[in-house]
Order: sequence, then C-alpha cells, then structure tokens
Amino acid sequence: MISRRTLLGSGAVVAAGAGVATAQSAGRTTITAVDVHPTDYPTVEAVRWMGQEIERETSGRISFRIYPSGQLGTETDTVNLARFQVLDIARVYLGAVNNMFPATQPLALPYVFRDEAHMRRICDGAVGQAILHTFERRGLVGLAFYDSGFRSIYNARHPIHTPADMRDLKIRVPRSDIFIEMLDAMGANATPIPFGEVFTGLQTHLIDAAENNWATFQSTRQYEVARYWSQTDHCCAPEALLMSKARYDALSSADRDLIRAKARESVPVMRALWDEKQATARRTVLEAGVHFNQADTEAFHRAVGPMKQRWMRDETIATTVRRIDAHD
Ligand code: BDP
Repeated sequence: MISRRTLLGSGAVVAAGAGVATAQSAGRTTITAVDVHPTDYPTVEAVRWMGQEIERETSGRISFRIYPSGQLGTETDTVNLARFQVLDIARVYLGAVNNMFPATQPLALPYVFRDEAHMRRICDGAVGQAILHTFERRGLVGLAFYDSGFRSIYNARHPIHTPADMRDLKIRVPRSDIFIEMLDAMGANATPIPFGEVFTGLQTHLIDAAENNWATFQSTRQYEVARYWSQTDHCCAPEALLMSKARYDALSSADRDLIRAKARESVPVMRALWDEKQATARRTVLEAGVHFNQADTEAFHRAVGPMKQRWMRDETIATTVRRIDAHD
C-alpha cells in the first residue's frame, strides 16, 4: 500500500495542491470526482447527474467538479488520493483494486455471474451491500456499484475459439492477481499494464491482446488496432464508486444522507446509459469491420476451474461465491 509520503511526492498531488483538492469556502463545498474514462462514458455521466442533483437540492451549496480521462492518475493512485483526502470521489473498476480490497475478490473471479441481471441483483442485494461496507475499513465509503458488463478478449492476430488459440498471446490485464492468474489459466501470457497505455501497447505490438467490455473497446479506439473480438464473457466484475471517508465524515449528517441517496439513485441512471452505450459501441466496432466470433465459453470455463478453486480455498471467498451462485 502506498504511503502518504510517497503520495505527497506524486505528480497528482502537485496538481491537487494547485487547486484540484476539495474546496470548502464561504459555506460552499466542491466535491472532486475522478474517472479514467472520457466525459461521455456512462460512469462519468452518472456521477455528473449525481452532482447536478446534489447541486440543485442544496441550491448550489454543494457542487461537483469532475476530472475525467485519467487526468489524476491510475485507478490505484486515485483510490489512495481519496483515502488521503486529496480528492473526494474515485470511480474505479474492481479488477483494478481487488488486490487492495480482498472483500471484492469474489466478484472479480471468472464465471461467477450467469448474466448481467444476476450481477445487478447481487450488487443491489445483501452480498453487494456488505462488500461496499468493507471499504470503510480502509478510509473509503463505498457509495455504489456501477455496471461494467462482461469482458471478452480482443487481439491483433486471429480469432480465439479455445484456450489453445491463446498460446503465445501477450495479453494486457489490469494490475490484479486474479486477472493475471485468470488470463494465464485461459492460455495466454498475462501482462499488467496501466489502462491508459493499452492503445499504444497494442499499436506498437508490445502486447498482442487485451480484454474488456464493448464500451471500453470502442471508447478507447482499441478496436482500430485489435481487429479480432472473441466473445469469452469471462468476467463481469462491477465498477465501484468510492468516497474519501474522512471527507464524508466531515459533512453534516443531512449532507451525508443526500450523497448516499443520490449515489443510490444514480445506479439506475447509469444502467440505462450503460445498456445504450454497450449496444452502440458494439454496433460501431462491428460496422468498422472488427471480426467477431463466439468463443467456446465451456472450454474457457473448464480452463479457469483450478485457478478459481485455488482462490476459493479462502473460506470467505468460497462462501460469497456460493451465495452468489445460489441467488436467483
Ligand atoms: C474498464 C473499466 C476501467 C478500467 C479498465 C481496465 O471501466 O475502470 O480501468 O476497464 O481494464 O472496463 O483497466
């Protein structure tokens, strides 16, 4: 875990010192929120919606300032910046933070959700809410889960049907032990690379492949350099909306309730935007000539079996995975 000292030496904090940090003056509060995605991505739009609602309800006393496109660093950086109150809200992918927050690991394992509706019910129900609660142990408030859809594999070489087709493919994964082991088990050679470097990595052949959802594949333009999309649907981990606990605790109880309520209400807003974005992103990349194939998901399911079993030797992970499985 990054220390406060290391953090204070980082470029992001210099930016914060120059005016990014939470501002509180003359009774007004500015909540800073960050995201690695561009301004029109559903996660960013949902947080913007939340900010507008809060600004309206407080007659401008609380407003949001959003920093999209990874301006303040990687997701791991921004989680730490939020813990140390340099910024207020970080929207991050669970895959990128599950080394740091073990309670999130069951949601990032392969093939734990039957479909997106199942994932949404789990996030909304007792399992999801209990996991959100655990962020408080490490200086954060888990405000909400957002959708991230199913991830599949795309590469610059050839269609992937079975794990055997993954041999020799150097595939980018988020910085997560689960993702490294999962993609290795699926037959490839997994390499963690920061999100912002994936396009160039594919373009320069530093990597051959990556895995993500349709929305990200399209919005990052990675489809221009990786022309084969093979539908593996191997992971459906959600996104998390996290707030600095110290900043949250410093608000009045009415303001805390308002933030929680609007975060909760932003979930269906995000989901509607998400469904639309996934559909248009898919259409856009297919119209641009990306080759699509349905992979043999049963074969991938079998390939990740032992790795999943290994993670489930941890009783807490095993119990959560079983609860997810038993849930309608
Ligand atoms: C996208 C997530 C984003 C992650 C990215 C990744 O929305 O937060 O940073 O995947 O793979 O789907 O790193």
